[in-house]
Amino acid sequence: MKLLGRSDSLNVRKVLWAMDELGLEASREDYGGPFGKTDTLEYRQMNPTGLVPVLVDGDTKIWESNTIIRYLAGRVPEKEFAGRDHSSAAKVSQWMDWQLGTLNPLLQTLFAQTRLGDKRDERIVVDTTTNLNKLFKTVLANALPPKNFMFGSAMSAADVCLGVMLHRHVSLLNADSLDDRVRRYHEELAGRGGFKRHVAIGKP
Ligand SMILES: N[C@@H](CCC(=O)N[C@@H](CS)C(=O)NCC(=O)O)C(=O)O
Repeated sequence: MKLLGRSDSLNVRKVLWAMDELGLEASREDYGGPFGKTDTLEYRQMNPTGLVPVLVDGDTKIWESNTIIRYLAGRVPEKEFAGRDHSSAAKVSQWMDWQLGTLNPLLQTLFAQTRLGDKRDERIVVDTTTNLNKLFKTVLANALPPKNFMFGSAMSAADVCLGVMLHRHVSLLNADSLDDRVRRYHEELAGRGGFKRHVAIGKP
């Protein structure tokens, strides 16, 4: 398998961490950002959005990081990384969708504002931070079990997706605003080898 995407993209880091947890390997090629190569006809045929990452597995080419993770989980069914049956798969998926549809846009906004330095809009920063803190406190903290991961002692794709969001949140702000349960969860995830190798690379 081949993963196309620069290693500092959070969506690429998320897939690399998932592969690490699944014990899968793929070669990675730099695409996107300063490396470009996403505007070519060949790339657009694989991924019409022109974004990274793309997973190439023989004739199968997949884009959207969470879909790539579900696909990879399907290669190692015994790990039940994306759920054991269709009901538990939906439970894992709902957190993955929440990550992509709700948390990610807010953290993307915060990230973009941070990069503006002095030109950042404080009102946007404050509103976004308030929203994020509220979501972590009222949604995630209430759903998390007191120990281990979202669905028990084995990690799932949901944990990887939530983990990269917590990494970005803690890197851009800090862990002080987090509920104890969320802070404990972030620490547990940050202790994983795959997180250290692929996510915590000195970038939010
Ligand atoms: N929803 C997509 C978003 C992909 C995305 O926004 N990728 C960013 C990097 S994190 C990108 O391709 N940016 C342009 C570039 O790197 O050239 C996914 O999860 O895969």
